[in-house]
Amino acid sequence: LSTPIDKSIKLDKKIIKDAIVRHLHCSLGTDENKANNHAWWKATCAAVQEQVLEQLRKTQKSHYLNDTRAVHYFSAEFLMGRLMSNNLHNLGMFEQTQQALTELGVNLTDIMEEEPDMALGNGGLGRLAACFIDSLATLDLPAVGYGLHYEHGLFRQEIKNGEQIERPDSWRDYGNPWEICRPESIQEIPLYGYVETKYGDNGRIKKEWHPGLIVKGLPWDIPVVGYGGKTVNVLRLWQSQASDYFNWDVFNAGGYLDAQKENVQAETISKVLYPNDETEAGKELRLIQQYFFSACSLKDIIRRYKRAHGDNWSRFSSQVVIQLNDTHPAIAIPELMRILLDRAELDWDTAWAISSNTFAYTNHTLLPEALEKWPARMFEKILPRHLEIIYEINHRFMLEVEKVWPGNVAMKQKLSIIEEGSDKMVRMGNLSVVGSFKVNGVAEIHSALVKKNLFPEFDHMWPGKLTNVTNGITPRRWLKACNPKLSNLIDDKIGSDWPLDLNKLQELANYADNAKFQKQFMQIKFENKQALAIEIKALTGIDVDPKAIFDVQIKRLHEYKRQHLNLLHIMALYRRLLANPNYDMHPRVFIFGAKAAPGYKLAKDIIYAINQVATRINNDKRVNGKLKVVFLPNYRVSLAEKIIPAADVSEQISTAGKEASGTGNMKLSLNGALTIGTLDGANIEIAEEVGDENIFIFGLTVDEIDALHKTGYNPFDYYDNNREIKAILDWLETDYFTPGKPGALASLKHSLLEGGDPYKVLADFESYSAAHEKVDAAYKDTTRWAKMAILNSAKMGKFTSDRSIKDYVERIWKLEACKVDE
Ligand code: 26R
Repeated sequence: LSTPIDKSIKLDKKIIKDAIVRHLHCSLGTDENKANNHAWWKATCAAVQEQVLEQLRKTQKSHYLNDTRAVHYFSAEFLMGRLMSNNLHNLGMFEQTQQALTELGVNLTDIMEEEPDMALGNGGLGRLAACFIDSLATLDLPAVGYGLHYEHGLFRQEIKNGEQIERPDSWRDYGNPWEICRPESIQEIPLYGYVETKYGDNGRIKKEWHPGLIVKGLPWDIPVVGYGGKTVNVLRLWQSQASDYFNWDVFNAGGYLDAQKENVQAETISKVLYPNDETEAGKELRLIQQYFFSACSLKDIIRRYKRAHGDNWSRFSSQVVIQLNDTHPAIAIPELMRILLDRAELDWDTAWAISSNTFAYTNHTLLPEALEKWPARMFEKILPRHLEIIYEINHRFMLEVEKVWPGNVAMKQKLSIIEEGSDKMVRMGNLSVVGSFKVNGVAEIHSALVKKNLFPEFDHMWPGKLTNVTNGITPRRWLKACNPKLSNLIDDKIGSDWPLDLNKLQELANYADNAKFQKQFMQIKFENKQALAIEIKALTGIDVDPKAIFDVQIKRLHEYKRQHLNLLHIMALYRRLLANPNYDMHPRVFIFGAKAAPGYKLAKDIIYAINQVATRINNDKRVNGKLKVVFLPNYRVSLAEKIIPAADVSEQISTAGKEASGTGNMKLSLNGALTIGTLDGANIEIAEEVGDENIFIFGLTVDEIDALHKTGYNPFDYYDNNREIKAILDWLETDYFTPGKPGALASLKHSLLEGGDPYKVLADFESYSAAHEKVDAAYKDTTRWAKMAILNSAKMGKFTSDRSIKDYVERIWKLEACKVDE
């Protein structure tokens, strides 16, 4: 064991070996001779899970005995990826387990490939939630993650003839060895029906919701192991089930027939994750999903609170803080109000004081199409009582607005939780700001824009409510586990406590000019590239040279992220090479990974275009091996873990002001990739940390984009005046990349010209191209590049999710750590 992180948990390999074999025999009913990799994987999980569950029990006991304040992270998405390697590292038993398996003739790396990703999220927001619960456990903070137990996570992507095909993701088909079913904690969730107004004996009006349908929520617990293996928290995910109980007093309320129909469909609530990233679709089932998991989670929290405090609600908001991961769980606000008003029979002001001191809200996007709005009609049908409560919240809020801006009707319209119009809408962002005690953005610039553009009046009304917590990533998964060679080198140089104290990486800067260290660092990068080259060959059949620059853009496909800017530049390089076979550039492999929302036509067209251009270039002898383009299918957490350690260049090229933070940018830089990026999201803070000389910044700033927009942006100015841009866009309309199918890529050109180029791709093209020339020059100077790469790793300390969580604790949650007793 090279890094004993906790002596009490140091397990010897004999014990591990015995446990694995015992599970092979007793849990799986097989033996060492018959077992395939899948069986070995399951047996190993079971052996690890024994350790996990022991610590889980101790953690829960400690939290209960200490009656700790806890944070409850409500998120519709948790993009956990695989758990085996992470759990082994966090328990400090990776090496022993590896050795135990070796002695059994089994390769740990191979059997880890058996584990399906837990892909219960779309992208950044879901992965952030996963990093955060890792840090919460690592920092011994009492915390529960609450979400949905989707039967199908994000779709699996196949590429057929260059096009994305979506296939269902069936991550649980052969069982999930990490989860524990808790039927003893089932909750019942009402839906539909009507509200009855009653008059209580004291003359007070009482409201009673008669639901048309009751759905059961069955919790599955995933243990979350902190680094060091002491605290093991829980991620609790709710599965929907039809309830045998039927509310028969609903007759002619209009909900009955719906109820019948919906009862059959109770099980569909947690069937599938919505694959839309940043485009709100207003689908009824999605609102039901949101209410379902929020209501289950609240009931769970209240049950636990009551066990300790009975019916006395006065300490609720000092024991419970609920973080809303975007507005997806914002329905929890009126749900808590409903419980406090209708069930606990508290008066409005008392209920509101409790509720509004319990919730805090994180905003993850400024894109208008991602801001959730629900038709009031839909609310009335599904959650009639909640709509009444929202109206009352809004009514009282409007009185506050009147005090600040007397007689200002336009201001009321702007700030109202209810958007008036032919179709009344409930604005979930406004509800979240009004109903929370803190609101945060996810990077400095994003939070500044939340204040300045999204919620300026709220900032005026409640100074200090809007704040920033810059995102982070867990260095356990995103360096220690995914890049073992670099991790070992770092251990040797600066010791092994950097996973808990990432600022320690700063010490690597002392070796940035050291020729021997540079060589070691770059040799590891090279070996990681060799490994990725093998993976690329296996997945796509494409040969790539690990001596080329590996230039990586991995993220959801979206116009604002501008994968098409990258593509236009690739086409420019190709064109330059065709015009001049001696065009001076270091060989480059452009690597993409991206899923498009199934209904996002242009995003799918961009994937198709990347693949068609790739095929043409990769098979063109004239480029002389200087240019390759690879689109890796089915980008997901486990694939990211293979790509990131092998990246030389990190593409972070969103239109300034559009990417709230980005977190892939942090992962890539931590692993020694150099960023080519705009001044957007966390790129700005990364640039501050690494220094301008160690990053390639290009493009218009937020203010310049704003100004350009105001003066009237005309993409034709660039098309008409830049011959390269014109040639490339025209090229897209020919059949050069789609033999026999001229015009198959024309939608791209049209979106950038007649479509108005909403994300200013053409405006940034020249500056992007110039930045790439600098990348090329820097790479040719191997010493300089090595130094820059080392400094990128060295300067990423700020971006550990431990720092993010400490910021949340200080600025928002006011939690105390609770060490787990032995
Ligand atoms: C409304 C619904 C369709 C929906 C909207 C938006 C569903 C999912 C999203 C995902 C958004 C909110 C998201 O993932 N945002 C990303 O959050 C990351 C973590 O904070 C940021 O790093 C990233 O910049 C941002 O795009």
